[in-house]
Amino acid sequence: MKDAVTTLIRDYDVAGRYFDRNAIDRLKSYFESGTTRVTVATMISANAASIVKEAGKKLFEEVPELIRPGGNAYTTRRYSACLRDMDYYLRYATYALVAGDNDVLNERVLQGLRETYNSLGVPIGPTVLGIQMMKDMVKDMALDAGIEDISCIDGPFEHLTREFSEKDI
Ligand SMILES: CCC1=C(C)/C(=C/C2=NC(=C\c3[nH]c(/C=C4\NC(=O)[C@H](C)[C@H]4CC)c(C)c3CCC(=O)O)/C(CCC(=O)O)=C2C)NC1=O
Repeated sequence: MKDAVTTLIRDYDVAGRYFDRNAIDRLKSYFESGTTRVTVATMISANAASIVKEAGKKLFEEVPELIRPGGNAYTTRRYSACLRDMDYYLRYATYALVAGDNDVLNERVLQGLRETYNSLGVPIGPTVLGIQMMKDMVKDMALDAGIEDISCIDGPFEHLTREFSEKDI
């Protein structure tokens, strides 16, 4: 598992080079956004249960067939599994946010997920929608909390949705 700094060191070590202008800019941006990323992570952690619950509610309002007979989130067991998955995405997005690197998502979340979702018939479109809803809620929450530059929030969530969409899981 890597973070922004270890990724950078690995890249430069492989090339046997000292940090150049580009590396310094990346390091600066990582450290300058550090306080914001930690503040957002703290905010998510304190509100995770309600974010997942709200986003789930919204998702099932928007795609009600998921929880109707024949839907993948129909029955209490599958409904809970769906919300649990949403909670995984939120928690790991928080880790990636703090790390400033999406490697943790690749390693711990996305690996093998395609096969699992395929074999269980879990639909990708609504999963992506659920992740986007959580992203929007986190961004609104951060703005309400007076955080000015919320640009760091998109990255981890969009990495998840991009990987989901592109890889045709
Ligand atoms: C931390 C990394 C990690 C992830 C990501 C993960 C996902 C994951 N989701 C699963 C199931 C599931 N995932 C869903 C999710 C949904 N169904 C829908 O209709 C919605 C679109 C969506 C919620 C947004 C459902 C309903 C199941 C149960 C499917 C079944 O057993 O039939 C399963 C199969 C095993 C199980 O039920 O626990 C895994 C492994 N597990 C992990 O350890």
